[in-house]
Amino acid sequence: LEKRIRLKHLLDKVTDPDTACRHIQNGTNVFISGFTAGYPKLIPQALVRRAKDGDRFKINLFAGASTGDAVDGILAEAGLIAWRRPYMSNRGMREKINRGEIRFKDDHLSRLSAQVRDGGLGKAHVAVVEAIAITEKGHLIPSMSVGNTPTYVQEAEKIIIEISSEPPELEGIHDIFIPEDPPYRMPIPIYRSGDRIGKPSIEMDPNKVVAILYSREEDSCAVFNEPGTVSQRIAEHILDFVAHEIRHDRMPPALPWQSGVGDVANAVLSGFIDNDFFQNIDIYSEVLQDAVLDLIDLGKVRAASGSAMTLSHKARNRFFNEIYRYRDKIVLRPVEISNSPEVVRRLGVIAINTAIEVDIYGQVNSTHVMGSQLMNGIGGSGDFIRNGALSFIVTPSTAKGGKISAIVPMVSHVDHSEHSVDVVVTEHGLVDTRPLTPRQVAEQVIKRCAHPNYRDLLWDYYQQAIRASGGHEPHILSEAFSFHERFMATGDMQVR
Ligand code: 0RQ
Repeated sequence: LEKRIRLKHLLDKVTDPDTACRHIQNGTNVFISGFTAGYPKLIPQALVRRAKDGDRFKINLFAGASTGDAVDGILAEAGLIAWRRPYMSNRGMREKINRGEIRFKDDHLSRLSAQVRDGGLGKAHVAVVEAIAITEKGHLIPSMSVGNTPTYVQEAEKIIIEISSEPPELEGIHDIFIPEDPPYRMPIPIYRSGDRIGKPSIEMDPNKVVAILYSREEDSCAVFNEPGTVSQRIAEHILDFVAHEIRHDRMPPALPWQSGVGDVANAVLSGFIDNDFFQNIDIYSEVLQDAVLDLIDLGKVRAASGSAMTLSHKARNRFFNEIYRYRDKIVLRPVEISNSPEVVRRLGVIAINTAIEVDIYGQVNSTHVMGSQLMNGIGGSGDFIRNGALSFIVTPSTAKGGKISAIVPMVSHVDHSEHSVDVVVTEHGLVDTRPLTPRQVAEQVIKRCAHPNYRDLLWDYYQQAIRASGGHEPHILSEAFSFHERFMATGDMQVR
């Protein structure tokens, strides 16, 4: 522990989780590190213990994005959360949000830090952050994510630190830069994915540290399935399309790639492995998953930038054992930089994000099942889709064993509009909407992207809408949600 706390007088702050968590009381705004990885684990457990011992309190919880079951899962189950922002992906928490027992607001991830700095989210009472070390100057070296931690540490009245046992060699992988706030702010000076513009540590006022804990707890690891045929097809469509555009001089060859979270995202990047056309790949993304390590091993990556690394157990062991091989290629940044609309637009990122459903004109629902039930949240998808040079929205053509079509007449909730989405992709095919009118988009999306079982139903709807309403984007308002209504009535969108 002494090696990890290099500002010696802070050793006096080392304590146990039950004592430390007394700084958190009913109504405390708690700002934690964590962005799929790198979240504190001891304080949540201590809070749950306190609640089990009869203490009644609720906190407002802010992170970078999702955390693990060790935070969102156990705190939600214990009924300790009043507010949660900006993103989560935990099943138990989701149920409570949908029942109205936890208040949740779905934010673009790139915007939260600035909102905290301008006071829009209330006072930052306590920051609870995981770090691998505290430097001689009292600055923090984060662990596997950066997220909003630099701003949380800057704004917090009190700071609790969980020193993780993850390898000290992670030091140097982070690039910490807090951008200026309006008015008159200067550009964020990133011109290439791998540019480093800040410091390797998070500036911290050591006087605000109220407790330090030593943690041997690990992040829960991602479980990636081997890419299935659906994900592989989607990946093939995307890579073929981009290669085609480059060969025909419609795109420069070296634009950086962003790929969302989950199996499809992992499959797209894995698609580069056996693809000889793409070499020296730049990645400017939000979460770096297993496939990035595979590509670095193959010498195919020039630079990979993100706000966090979410690895499977196997990949994490590989990474921790040989960080020196990866460190020069990987940069972990605050999410307001990894997802910055300014930087994403400047670099010309090729953005790939997953939808719950897409409608025939290209509006996208990423967040709410059947219009009402929150799934996870918009995450960084809006940051990238709206600002990318080329934005793909991908989805398997059906869900729930074919009983739901992911291509619908009208989306039941809108996160991204047709104006931000360039290319719609399912395992059946791809439609580049950019040169098409809305009616052409509808025809192509039905023919190329919809599952064959749903093509006739969609085509009937579209033809009736042309006859009944006409217009630039024909719709029959009383029928636009007929697919969703059928599913809710019968459990199958096909059953009339
Ligand atoms: O349900 O969990 O009950 O089996 O949605 O779907 O196919 O496993 O795919 O894990 O990639 O998630 C859009 C939710 C896809 C995700 C979404 C059901 C399906 C399953 C999960 P089960 P899959 P994925 C930055 C990037 C928005 C945020 C974003 C997401 C479950 O990608 O949250 O892009 N994206 N973040 O059965 C009803 C449909 C459905 C459906 C899928 N049409 N109707 N249910 N499902 N389509 C992330 C960060 O910020 C960290």
